[in-house]
Amino acid sequence: MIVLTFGTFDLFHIGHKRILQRAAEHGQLIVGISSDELNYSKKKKYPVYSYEQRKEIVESVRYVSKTFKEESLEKKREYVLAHKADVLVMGDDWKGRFDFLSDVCKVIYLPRTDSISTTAIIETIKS
Ligand code: C2G
Repeated sequence: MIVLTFGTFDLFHIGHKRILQRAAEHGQLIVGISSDELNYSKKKKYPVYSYEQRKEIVESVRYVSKTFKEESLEKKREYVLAHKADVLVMGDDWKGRFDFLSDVCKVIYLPRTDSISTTAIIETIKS
């Protein structure tokens, strides 16, 4: 089974590790990593780590077989078809948002890890 998931994975943390680990339990894991520009359009700020650094980190995780650049949130269907994905895994902060892809793959939402996020890490370091 080919499994696709997406994310920015900035300041890689335990929540990122766990979702990749659980996604990989469903098959061979391919990760779409948000480009710096996509992240800016989503969050109105650039990631702390550049795309190239985030890619290198995610590719070093043993659950990940390969990565590609996610250029647009609207291209999910195109990416699912291009990678022949059987399963799309998303964190449950996106629950319901990708159900429209159920005609081309199974869509699974996994619970997020509590009490950690890139934003919280940045706030902790600042204070
Ligand atoms: N995550 C998690 N637990 C956390 C934080 C993040 O399980 N405490 C998961 C998210 O649900 C997501 C993945 O880790 O599945 C990557 O998180 P982000 O980098 O925050 O991803 P995001 O910016 O939401 O990008 O096309 C969708 C987007 O690209 C997702």
